[in-house]
Amino acid sequence: PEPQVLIQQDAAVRTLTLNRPKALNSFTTSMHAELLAALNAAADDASVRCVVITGAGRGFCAGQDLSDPAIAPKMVDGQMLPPAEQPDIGDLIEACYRPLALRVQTMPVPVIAAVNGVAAGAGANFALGCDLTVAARSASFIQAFSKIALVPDCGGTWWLPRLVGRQRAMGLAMLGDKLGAEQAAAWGLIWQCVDDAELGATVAALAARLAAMPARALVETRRAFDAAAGMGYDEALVNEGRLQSELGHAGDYAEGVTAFFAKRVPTFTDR
Ligand code: T3D
Repeated sequence: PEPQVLIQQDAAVRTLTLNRPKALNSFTTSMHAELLAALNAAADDASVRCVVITGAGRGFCAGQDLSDPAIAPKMVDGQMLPPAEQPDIGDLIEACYRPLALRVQTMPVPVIAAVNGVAAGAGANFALGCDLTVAARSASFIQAFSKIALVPDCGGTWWLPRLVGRQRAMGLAMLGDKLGAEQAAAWGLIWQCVDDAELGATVAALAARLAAMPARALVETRRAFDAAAGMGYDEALVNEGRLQSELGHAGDYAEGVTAFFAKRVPTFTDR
């Protein structure tokens, strides 16, 4: 069968393309498995210094594949079976979405979402959990969960209020309306909105730039931001000192300072 995640590498940039275009790249358990394996492989490969995630066809990802029998409400003769006999969607979250969201968050290199089209439900929140999200102008973000009587998942409850504030998070999640890429950028939900024809070149240039940067410092920045969300001010200051102490002993710091005084471009290698 056709792979559900396409893997391509250009210099130090690995691109993973969700590949179920007929169903707008919605998540099946097999796509989850392929994506997690592809992320693990990228994490373990020292030649990879940036990961890009995008979608094949006109969509980025429409969230959970709602036709999956594992989560479909169980009916007999048009009647819903009692709650105790319904599938436990929590099992799917625990088995698939939590490992995926955590894997992105612990990647040893920066991760860019190149949102080429609609990103709905878990597909939207998966994109928002990447380090930088760049979207084509025709793309959109939909917190589709309320329409099927669920709550935002794949990290949505964590990301949305942090990215856009509580009121906008509530509006997006309660109403489930489509938010265009331009508005998403204006609200700070994503890093950048670009013309459709520019998405590939913009993301390639951004990824190449990040790939040439000190991966370990970028990843520690991600971790420090997220850790600071649960800290008091002084605790965050102490954490910054701890990280500078660690990074100050690493080769990339020496290379960065040496290159600065030698007025040359640094070559960073730490990961
Ligand atoms: O149990 C659980 O759900 C737990 C997990 C939760 C995590 C979640 O992600 S919940 C949210 C799930 N996602 C959605 O509710 C979004 C459903 N999709 C849509 O609302 C619309 O498709 C879009 C707004 C994303 C795009 O609309 P449009 O008009 O551009 O496209 P379309 O015609 O609706 O979709 C194109 C095809 O993709 C269509 O198939 P067809 O008719 O051509 O054979 C459609 O059924 C299919 N498709 C789109 N989204 C899904 C899907 N098939 C399965 N699952 C989907 N999520």
